[in-house]
Amino acid sequence: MATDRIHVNQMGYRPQDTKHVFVNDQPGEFQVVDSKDRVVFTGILEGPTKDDASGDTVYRGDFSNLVNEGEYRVLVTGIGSTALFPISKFAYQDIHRALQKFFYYQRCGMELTPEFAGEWAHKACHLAHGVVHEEPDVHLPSSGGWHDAGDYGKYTVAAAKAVADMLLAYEFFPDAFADEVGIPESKDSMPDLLSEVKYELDWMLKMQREDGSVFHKVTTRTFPGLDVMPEEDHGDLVFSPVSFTAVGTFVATMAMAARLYQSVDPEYARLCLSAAEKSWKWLTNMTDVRGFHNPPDIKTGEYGDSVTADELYWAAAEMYRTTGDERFHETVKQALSNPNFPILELGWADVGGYGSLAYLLCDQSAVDRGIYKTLLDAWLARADELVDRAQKDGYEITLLPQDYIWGSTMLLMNQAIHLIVANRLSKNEKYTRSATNNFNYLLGANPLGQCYVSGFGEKPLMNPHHRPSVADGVDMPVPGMVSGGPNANLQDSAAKQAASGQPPARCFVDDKESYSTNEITIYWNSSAVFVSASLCTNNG
Ligand code: G3I
Ligand code: 9MR
Ligand code: ZN
Repeated sequence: MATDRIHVNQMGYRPQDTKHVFVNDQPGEFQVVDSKDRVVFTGILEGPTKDDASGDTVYRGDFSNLVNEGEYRVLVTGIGSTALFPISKFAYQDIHRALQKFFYYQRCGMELTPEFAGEWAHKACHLAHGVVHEEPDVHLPSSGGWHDAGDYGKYTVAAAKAVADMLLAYEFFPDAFADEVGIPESKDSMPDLLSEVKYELDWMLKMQREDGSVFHKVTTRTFPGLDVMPEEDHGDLVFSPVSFTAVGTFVATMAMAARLYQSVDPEYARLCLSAAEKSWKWLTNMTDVRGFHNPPDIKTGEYGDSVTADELYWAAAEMYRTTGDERFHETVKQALSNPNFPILELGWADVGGYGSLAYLLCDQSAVDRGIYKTLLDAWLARADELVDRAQKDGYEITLLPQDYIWGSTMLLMNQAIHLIVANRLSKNEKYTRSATNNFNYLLGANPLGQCYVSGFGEKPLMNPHHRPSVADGVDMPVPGMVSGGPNANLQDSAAKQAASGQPPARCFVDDKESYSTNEITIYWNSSAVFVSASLCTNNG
């Protein structure tokens, strides 16, 4: 009997992992049975914990001692069982690969051939030049890069977060990226992760103007219909005005790229660094540091941001880490002397955490001991606070009830990244265990028993707000896409209709119309890639 009250990670567990089953509103005994229905483990459900985010009364069963590889189900007498899931060293390899392959499916400006895209193949899209919003006579190349999300816009600050997560994942866990992903570049000598990110960087370079400024985005003026394939989206492409946040995050990611591509393509690394230098000049000469606002005739995503000091901080910290030049160190010191921005966030708007991380990863001989210690203490204090929160949460995750906002799965994964980094900075397995719990939640160990990734799990995401998946006539959505997840603010009518009055963690609907709970984006996937990489490495 299937049930919606017994929840596990639907992708299973690695033998050494903590393994918890969460049962809503049912104490007593639980059993784990193998694929031949033989009972291999019996335990007692502990608790309950009242889960504020979902309203659930959660009982927890611990079967961590079951370490033999195999296929299992968890059974609770009277209410039913889960589907089969594996315990395997390789439990997360496939989903890790799919989370990366997603970026190939988002590629703009090239044909996706059946050889690599299977049934999700489609013709090349958005090849036209874009018009510069303020200069209607100026048309510039705009093609390439990844579509941002369920729409076909391409936005610089969103790209920067996605690129940063992916490059950090590669830096932390290179061995997790040894396998081919199945992209056109798979047979060349560059690791697939770096080839995929280069596709985006090449486009970002097109967003840079002669004077070093960077366009905020290139999009049509309005969103096309939900049933429009990318190659049928023929609205004019418009470069929205440059923004301080676009330039700052551009500098930061180009400086990162200069480091990461150094060993595989030194010429490209140099190109990225000189692009970063050029935009850095613009940044430091800029007096208008306000965030971006859509021009009145542009209705696509705004990615606005009223706090811009963190973008300067991130840019300076990456430039310092890459070049060792004191000029950048000075800017970092200044930014931190009395910071009026959050220094630990890893978002597309709040990017201070990337700046702090860049500094913490600087050559030890290059850092100011005082600053280093302040940042390290802050990083670890936040990590301890996250672990504390998870201990109180019914599903053992780090989100607070107020964290269920648009893109809550990104917060869930960002907090996991924070913990994984904390373990790197100060070895303590409680951090990585807590990060893994967040990953378990993403893949089914949650109140809705929803796997928030398409193509995977017993209850996969089926109807994401993703134009190609809606328009292509294929039954299954593009695989490996991470949904935004529960959003208590219910910011679209499908979500309002489906989930009004529900507690935060239940404010989700797997409906193609629900862009505020069920869209997908490059920077939600990228944060999940960092986490999946940490679980597919021999080097945690
Ligand atoms: O952070 C605040 C929080 O302090 C506040 O308490 C809470 C209550 O409303 O809201 C939080 O802000 C939310 C913000 O996201 C957090 O990042 C806003 O409500 C919410 O409207 C905002 O949503 C953004 C959305 O665009 C609408 O602007 C998403 O973050 C952002 O990911 C999304 O991005 C869109 C692009 O514009 C277009 N392409 C698709 C993409 C994904 O949906
Ligand atoms: O599809 C759009 C999605 O990518 C955005 O995140 C979202 C919010 O900006 O808007 C979606 O487009 C909707 C538009 O805002 C209102 N009309 C319906 C559109 C969805 O089909
Ligand atoms: Zn396109």
